[in-house]
Amino acid sequence: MATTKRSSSAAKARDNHDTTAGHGGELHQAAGGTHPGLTTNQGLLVSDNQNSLKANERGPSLLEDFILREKITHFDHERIPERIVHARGTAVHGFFELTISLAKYTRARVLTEVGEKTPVFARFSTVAGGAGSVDTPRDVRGFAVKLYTKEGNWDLVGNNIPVFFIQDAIKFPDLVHAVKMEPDRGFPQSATAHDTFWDFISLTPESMHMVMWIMSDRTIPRSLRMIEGFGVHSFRLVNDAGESTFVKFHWRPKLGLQSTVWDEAVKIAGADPDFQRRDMFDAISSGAFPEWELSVQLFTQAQADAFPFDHLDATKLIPEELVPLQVIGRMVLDRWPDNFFAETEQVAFCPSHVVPGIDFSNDPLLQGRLFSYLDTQLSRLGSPNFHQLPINAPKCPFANQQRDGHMQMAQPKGRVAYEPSSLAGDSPRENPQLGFRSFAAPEAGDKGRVRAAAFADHYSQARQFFRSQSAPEQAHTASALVFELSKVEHAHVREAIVGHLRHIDSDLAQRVADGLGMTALPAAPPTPVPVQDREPSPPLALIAKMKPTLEGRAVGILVADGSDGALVASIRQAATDAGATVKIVAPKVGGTQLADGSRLAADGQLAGTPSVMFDAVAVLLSSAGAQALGKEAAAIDFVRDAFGHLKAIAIDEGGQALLQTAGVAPDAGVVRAQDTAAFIAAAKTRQWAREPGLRTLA
Ligand code: HDE
Repeated sequence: MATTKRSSSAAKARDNHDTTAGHGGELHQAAGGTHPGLTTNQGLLVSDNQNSLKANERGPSLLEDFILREKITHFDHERIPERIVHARGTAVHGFFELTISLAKYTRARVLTEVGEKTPVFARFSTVAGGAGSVDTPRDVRGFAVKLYTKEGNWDLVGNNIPVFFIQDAIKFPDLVHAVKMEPDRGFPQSATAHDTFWDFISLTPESMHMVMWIMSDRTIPRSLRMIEGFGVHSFRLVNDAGESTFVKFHWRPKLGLQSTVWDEAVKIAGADPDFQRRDMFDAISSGAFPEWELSVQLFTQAQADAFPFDHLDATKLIPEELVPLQVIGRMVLDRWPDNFFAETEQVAFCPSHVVPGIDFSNDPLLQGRLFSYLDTQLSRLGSPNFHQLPINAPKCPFANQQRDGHMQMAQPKGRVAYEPSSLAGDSPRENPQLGFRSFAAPEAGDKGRVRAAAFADHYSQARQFFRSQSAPEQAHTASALVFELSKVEHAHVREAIVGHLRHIDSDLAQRVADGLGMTALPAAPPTPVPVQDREPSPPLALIAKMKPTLEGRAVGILVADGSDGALVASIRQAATDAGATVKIVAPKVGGTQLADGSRLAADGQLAGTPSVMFDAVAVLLSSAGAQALGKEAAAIDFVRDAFGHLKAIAIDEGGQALLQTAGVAPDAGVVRAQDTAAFIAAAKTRQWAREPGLRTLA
């Protein structure tokens, strides 16, 4: 396991006593034992890695120092352009295992060979922020999976939301320019809460369905292990007979969906900007491998023709009531990459990477993506040979007559670099039986810069989504809209958005208008087609779908000198048995002295380990401990935030005293620590009933 490996190499490093002090007191570590000699990139052994070559002891450095120049030059070029979108990401290796064959629909072996474990590399990302931005902004999460199949790489490059902002690829640069930092001021980083984003959205009615999703709790996930993934577009499956069936891909997390509350997401960003990356790293290191089910929605052209929307429009989803999900396999992520740059940064996903038996639909957003990703990899990775990087190379044989180019790493042999040829008996040739064939889709009609009339309904699914949410989620969505639009300086933009909301749900529009302090409802824009009422679709909700569980979650126990060790042990045991990770938080990282005189090691120091790091907390204090912590802002914040973020809190008498000092009036989610069963039951969910008493929701 990664932790063991890491700590044993750390132990080896500590055992190394081959160090000497140099003339100026600097430390030199010499090669020997398990430590190989340090060399330049040409293999030259380096004698001194602490001092550059100087004209004399206190003199100028010499240009001749090729070792210094090689090292610094390489360093100067260490960065490559970050992704223009989805720059901040976290990726993990694992496998996909097929459990149900789709042989009737496709010839793709990855979808027909039951039991086959296909290696995968999955990268999760935020969209708007730069590579160094925080993990918990309100943002869509990218969900990109590279499957190294026996027939070539298949990249399923999706998001955690099943629809998108726009219908046509030609609008993507505008969307991204609107959401990114405003170009004159260079802020805000990683946020939609600003004028240019909402200005663009207010003039792009097709984005209204996506707006409902991004203002819901889906965009503030608790963990990357607790998000769904969607291929978004319709793809085609094509079988041996050349018949096509449309397909949508869905990943569903075994741990269930879970989100944070907004105030919590904001505070996590300060407490631990790497919260979600660390969460994934810790899970993989401890052997708690996250798992997702892969499901498909399969439908024919005839079914598609009967849908009350156009499935080629990426702002629409196919409700599960219309086409149910079929589970066909599972993905398990079980190996952290060895090197972040080589793998997570250099991995190059392209929706155009498909295998025989999988093909594209005419979705105009997908069609644009088929061009964009290859193009972006050329600029980001700087070479048409990016496919030769180990993380990008197929794990099946590959061969063709493409040659040379920047950073060519292969050394092809022989005279023949063309085809057809008769001079080499082993040159690669086309394979009409097994090779990729596009589905022979019949196309007819007039060429033009046009949009299908079937794309014109921008509000019906937005309404259906909003009305499918539980009351707390609706309140969160309305409040998120109020929060975001309150950051918008231009009143006409705020008004235009509320105008759109009127088409989605009049109550929502009124709540947002009230939250913004509008005295009258702004006019609604004209709609090209009437808005339809559709039955609510329960799978579109999040809170309603949350599993009551502590599996994969974290419990924090706040202790101080004099805490009751037996109580700490019983809470720790019960939470661990329920599948949670437990951490002890104490005023000092060195630990604390328990009531019986024994010492308890701490996992985190109070000021650096606020309660936002946990899903539920226990506050177990002696009366002296409670008195001491009552004077600590960090301890007061710990309990206030746990309460404010709707978490279960277990308390003993000392804990109760601290709650009192913090002005927290216990409710049903605050339970006696002695009643571990009650605490575990409460800790498996958030205390939604508490929220209306705590903050004004729109
Ligand atoms: Fe992307 N997108 N995108 N996108 N996208 C990129 O490719 C683009 C879209 C998605 O972890 C870029 O390598 C266009 C939808 C993910 O490396 C770029 C359009 C969906 C990732 C690009 C879209 C996505 C990207 C930037 C509209 C969900 C991160 C760097 C036509 C189905 C992959 C890169 C990773 C990345 C273009 C719309 C998902 C510029 C032109 C819809 C998960 O090529």
